[in-house]
Amino acid sequence: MHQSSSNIKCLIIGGGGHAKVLIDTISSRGLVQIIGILDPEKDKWNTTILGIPIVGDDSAIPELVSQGANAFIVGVGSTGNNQLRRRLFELGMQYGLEPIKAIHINSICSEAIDIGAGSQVLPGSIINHGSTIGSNVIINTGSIIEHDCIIESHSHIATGARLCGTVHIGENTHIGAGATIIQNIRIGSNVIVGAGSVVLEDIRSNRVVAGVPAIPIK
Ligand code: JB2
Repeated sequence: MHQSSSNIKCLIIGGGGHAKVLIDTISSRGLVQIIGILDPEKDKWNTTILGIPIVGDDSAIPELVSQGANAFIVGVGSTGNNQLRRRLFELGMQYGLEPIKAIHINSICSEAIDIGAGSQVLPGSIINHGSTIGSNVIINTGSIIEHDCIIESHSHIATGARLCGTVHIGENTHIGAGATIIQNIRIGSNVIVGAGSVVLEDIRSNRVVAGVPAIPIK
């Protein structure tokens, strides 16, 4: 792990598998000091992830703020449940913490993109020219966001998924691992696209779809 003397003193909210990748991602740039991880599972307290202590549950935030914490990022990947990720993002904001962006040094990001507060671009992922990423979005390991895509806040593009260009994804939507969304598709908010699906048509909000080609299953 890269240690940092940065003035950005960051809390990670959630201490499971996703947090490990996130810590690697933040550490790859060495610009942020991670001072603690929060998790409700008591048996994790006083253990560490890559040397960073799990210091308690979310009720510890005010005390940590008084000790100098000034930033946060949501460490929960929470596959398919973006409501939890959204709630934790709003919690950090309520305490006046700054949401940091985590962009792995081994991701490939065009200079002509926008990435919102608290969003995460994990190793091996690609975001091409003209794409816009909202707040608290996960662009997970090895996923591809082609040119001119829009991904609204709190959505999660899971490991190895592909958006083939000019794709629009609404809020709180989960694109499952390895799914492919062809060009010019619009997917609404609160949608789940199953892992490995191939989406050939627009999908309205509040749907669960899966398959090749993807069809509604709920
Ligand atoms: O309200 C909460 C809360 N609820 C659950 N506050 C905080 N601070 N933490 C919370 N958690 C914690 O998130 C759980 O106690 C648990 O330790 C952690 C979730 O860990 P888990 O390893 O189960 O999942 P994950 O969300 O880190 O990773 C999932 O999503 C990733 C994208 C897994 O499916 C991974 O395999 C996947 N790559």
